[in-house]
Order: sequence, then structure tokens, then C-alpha cells
Amino acid sequence: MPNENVQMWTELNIDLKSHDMLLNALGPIFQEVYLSQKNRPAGMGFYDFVVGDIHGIRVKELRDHAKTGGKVVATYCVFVPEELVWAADAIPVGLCAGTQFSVPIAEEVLPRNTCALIKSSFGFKLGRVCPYVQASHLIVGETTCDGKKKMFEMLGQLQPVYVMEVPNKKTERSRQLWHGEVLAFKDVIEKLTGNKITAKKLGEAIDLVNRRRLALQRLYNLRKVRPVPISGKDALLATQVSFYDDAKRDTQMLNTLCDELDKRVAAGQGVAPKNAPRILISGSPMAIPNWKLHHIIESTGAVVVCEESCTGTRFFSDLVKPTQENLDEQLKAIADRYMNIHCACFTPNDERPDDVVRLAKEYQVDGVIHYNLQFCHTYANEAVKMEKRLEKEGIPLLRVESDYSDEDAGQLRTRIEAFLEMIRR
Ligand code: BJ8
Repeated sequence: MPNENVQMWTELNIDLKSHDMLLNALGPIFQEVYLSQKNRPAGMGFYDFVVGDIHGIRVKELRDHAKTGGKVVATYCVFVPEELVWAADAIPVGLCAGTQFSVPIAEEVLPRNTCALIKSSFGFKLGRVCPYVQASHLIVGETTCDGKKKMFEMLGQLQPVYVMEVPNKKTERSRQLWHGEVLAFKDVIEKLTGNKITAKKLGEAIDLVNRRRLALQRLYNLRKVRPVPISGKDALLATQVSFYDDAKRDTQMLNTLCDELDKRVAAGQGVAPKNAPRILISGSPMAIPNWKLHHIIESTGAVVVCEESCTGTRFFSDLVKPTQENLDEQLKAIADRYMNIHCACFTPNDERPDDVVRLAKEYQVDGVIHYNLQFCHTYANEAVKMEKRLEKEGIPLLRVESDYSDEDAGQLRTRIEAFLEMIRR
């Protein structure tokens, strides 16, 4: 490890011993899951570098920003409008929380029957192993699910936390509530940073984030092609990195990758044979380094071509509508855009099965795998509805429930192989 990194982590009050163990565990997993893939686009080199230095350069950028008086705002959910953070010259960071490493740490405090994403998040803070958490001046939570909102209460005893109230319905009254939450969040960010959010600054931030969304849309559109020019694992990694990399650089790197994929498509070059089963994954988000399901699916000869999740289409499908440089209109456009995320925390949430059916057709999939994290009741319940709807549409579905441990990998593989056998053309 470079000495300056160790010094930075020490200043951030990281538990160095535990942190070493975490990084030492990540290397071999990345080697096995990612670097062993054949025929990868050269553009993935950037993402390999980012993971190889996962707690280095980006954390240093955040620290440098803080040293000049800038603020860092951490989030756990795609409902938090990052445009407002950028517009106040602060930096938003989507925290990952996709590793089993921090789960046992959290289980010393949280009930074991809590979803792995919540336990992993809390364990990162409790165990002082995540420099992104340590470098944040404010963590912004949300009331999307019961487990998360109670965890945020505990997190608030360790670090400044602000919680946005996400409504559970999509009625006009709920939309008004959410609009009010967006306005309140603007005040919170202005107070934190001491910077006024002007229409000009917000317009620039809307444009910045929309450009990254467009680049991700471009990447996903390229996955609609047969044979698909990029693996599901690589596309997932590029999406995951978008949560915490600098938005401008990230957009550039995504577009460079897409330029290369355009050439692959023109040459008919794919990462899997034309007849490889094409899979859509729908459900809970997959934070770094939760690559388990993709790895199992793709090492059995199928290819993941789309994710209907918050580390997939829900993250970038809708843009904030560009408006006049008028703060009220911009804030309204932001509130409207975010209310369009079809998370299972809403009731009813019929738009989500509609999305999956539409995506299944657009991406020419042979089957859908519905993934939910164990103990996540909202997605587990929606799986039942999803199954009925897809059956009507004649789209094969496999429901899987998992966590971050490797204990169920063998069983998952067996079930997925049987599913692929059934849907193979
Ligand atoms: S908008 S999906 S990122 S809440 S898996 S912690 S719901 S018990 S992650 Fe999510 Fe925002 Fe919704 Fe997306 Fe709770 Fe379920 Fe765990 Fe979850």
C-alpha cells in the first residue's frame, strides 16, 4: 500500500488491521470474477483500475475537496437527488455496502434477520472500514423501508445523518409531500455547505447528471444487440462505479467504452455466442462487490443483458426535464423525476412489472431472474406479483433469494443451470 494512503486512512480513523483484511479479500474475488473473463473491452481497464485502487485516489479527491472547505454527502438510495448536492459545490457519494465482510460486525448490534445491504452499511461504519463513510460530512438516508429507517437512527448516533421522507404511495398528496422533501433537502444542503443553490448552478448540475444518465442509457442500449458486446458483469461494474466516481469523468469513460462497443457491434463481435440465453435480472440493487448472481449466471454459459434494479435501469432511465433557469421549476422537475422510480417500497407499484415486461421485449431476453435480498419483504412480496404477470406474458421467471455470503452459491448454481436448461433455445 502506498504510504500516503495509509496516512490518509489513519487520519480518517480507519481500523487499519480490519481494513487490510477487507482489501486483501477483494483482490482475489475481483481476479476470479472479472479478470478471468475473456474478450473484455479495453475500456474496462479504467474500471479495473478503479477497483484496484478502490480506497485510494477517489478518497484522496474527496479529502482534497474537504481541505478546501468543500463537503462530501453520502447516500444509500437513488431517491436522494444528487443534483442539489452538486449544485452546492459538494460531492455526492453513493455508498456501496455489498460485502459480507461487514455483516458480522453489524450483527453484533442489528437483528440478524435484517437484509444484508442494511447490515453491510451499518457494519462499515461500526467497524470503521470504509473511508468513504469516514470522509463524509453528512449521510443522507431515506424512509424507503423499515429496516433502513431504523438503521439510520442508530447510524445517527455515530455520524451526522439526515433522513428524507419518501412517500409510500404515488397519489397527488404523496407527490406534494415529496416535493416538500426536495425543498427541505435543498435547505439542508445549503446550510451544510454555506453555499446558495442558484438556478444557474442547479441548471448545470441537472445537465451534469443527465449526461451521465444518457451515457448509461447508451451502454444499456448496446446490450440490446445480439450477440451482446459486453458481459453483464462488466456492465454492472461500470454502473456501480458511477455511484461514486466524479460524474464528468465517469460520463467520459462510459462514452469511451460505448465508442468501443459500437465498433464491436459493427463487426458482429460479442462476448457470448449468438444463441447464449439472454437474462434480465430484476429486483434488489447489487452494490460493489456483490457480483455473485451475475458471476454464477455467466459462468454457466448465459449472459445478463439488463438489470431492472437501482444498480440498473432505475438509476438512469429518466432524465430530469430541462426547464427554464427558474429555481422553482427546476426543483419541481427534480421532484417529478425522482417520484418516477418504481421501487418496491411503493404501494401499489404496478409500473414495475410493466417495466420488466417492456424491458424483456426490448432486450430480447429468454428469461427473467427475480433477485431479492433475504429479509427484504417488499421485493419478496413483489416477486409473487411479478411471477403471475410474466406467466401471462409467456416470459419464464426464476425467483431467487440470497445474501452476501457464499454459502448458497452451489445451490443457486444448480437452480440456475436447471432454469437455463429449460429456456435454452
Ligand atoms: S429506490 S430499491 S436503492 S430503497 S434490499 S435496504 S428495500 S430491505 S435497497 Fe433500495 Fe432505494 Fe428502493 Fe432502490 Fe430495504 Fe429491501 Fe434491504 Fe433495500
